[in-house]
Amino acid sequence: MPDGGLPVIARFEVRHRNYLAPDGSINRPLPAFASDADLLTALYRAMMLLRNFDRKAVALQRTGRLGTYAVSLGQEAVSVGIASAMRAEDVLLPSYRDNGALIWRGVRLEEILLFWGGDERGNRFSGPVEDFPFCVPVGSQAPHAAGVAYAFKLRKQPRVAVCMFGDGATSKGDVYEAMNFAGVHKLPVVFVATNNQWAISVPLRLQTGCETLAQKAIAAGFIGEQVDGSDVVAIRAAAEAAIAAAREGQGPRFIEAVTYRLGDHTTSDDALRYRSADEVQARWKEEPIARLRNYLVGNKMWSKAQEEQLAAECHERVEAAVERYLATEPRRPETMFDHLYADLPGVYAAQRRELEGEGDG
Ligand SMILES: Cc1ncc(C[n+]2csc(CCOP(=O)(O)OP(=O)(O)O)c2C)c(N)n1
Ligand SMILES: [Mg+2]
Repeated sequence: MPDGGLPVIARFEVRHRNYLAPDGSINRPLPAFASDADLLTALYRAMMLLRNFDRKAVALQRTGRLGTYAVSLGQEAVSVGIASAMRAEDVLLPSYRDNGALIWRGVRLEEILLFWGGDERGNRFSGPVEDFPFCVPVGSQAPHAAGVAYAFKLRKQPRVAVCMFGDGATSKGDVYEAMNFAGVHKLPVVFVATNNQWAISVPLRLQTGCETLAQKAIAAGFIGEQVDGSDVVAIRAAAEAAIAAAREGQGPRFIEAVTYRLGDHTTSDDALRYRSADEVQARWKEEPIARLRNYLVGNKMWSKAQEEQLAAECHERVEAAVERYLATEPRRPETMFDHLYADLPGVYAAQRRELEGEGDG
């Protein structure tokens, strides 16, 4: 190398966090919270509920009773583990696939169904009132998160903004700009990239030339950590550390949760058109729910009877939510103009009146 004699002025490193192997054995000493069996089983229950809910949501879509829906199959540990480390007063800025985080924070299942059924009701969910709604425009929640965190800093509030997006979003200018701003101002924000290897049909290798997504934080001046996204213990531990650091005033953190999208992108997608069934099959051995169950059962924290009871509980909760969703009176078409503007521009006001007139006829 011609310039080999030049001094090295900076070196950077990216760490990888994992505790549980796919068979439930332990790769390194577990973090302190893992001795709390109630917490571990709560994480397990939340992931199971999410998987059951997803299955039902797809069935509703396939029978014409729900719009497009994005399942979390294979990546349940990320949204559940991240949300479990947040305080109620923190603010979540989720992407469209982060149902697990919303449910953990108190959003009702029927509210999620209503949203994907096209009935947003102003996104007035039952979670913390300042949490943001699902974000569908890829990456656009990142500048919002920087803004939220900037407000926390100005108000001297010990709160943290937690912003979730996918691997695809990490190529968006919005995300770079938000991370840069957050790094400059040392804002209390944690960016979480769920690297599920795919952005619809675009594989990770066409998304970035980087070895890791976590290293993108380095250019913005803060720590990026790569985490095994199928290990909910690792996700929870990484989130705890990052959120605590942000709350203490140490500035932003970035978590890359490496996982795999076992399902289609959404119900509008057929992933077999761009990836092989063999590839998907091979990744099933890493999935997060069996992994935690293996650990819990192996350590006598979970029994067959509990598993059966949980399955029945999930079924009951999901079915009850579906009933409430289907029994909800549809909103009148003109309400689509509500909640977007404080003062509706004239052109929309006219359209609204037209729809109101049709309703009367
Ligand atoms: C700004 C914008 N561009 C394009 C789209 C269409 N779109 C929806 S999801 C998606 C891929 C996102 O992939 P990723 O960020 O990895 O999230 P994942 O779906 O894998 O959770 C795209 C391109 C969009 N919703 N918003
Ligand atoms: Mg993705």
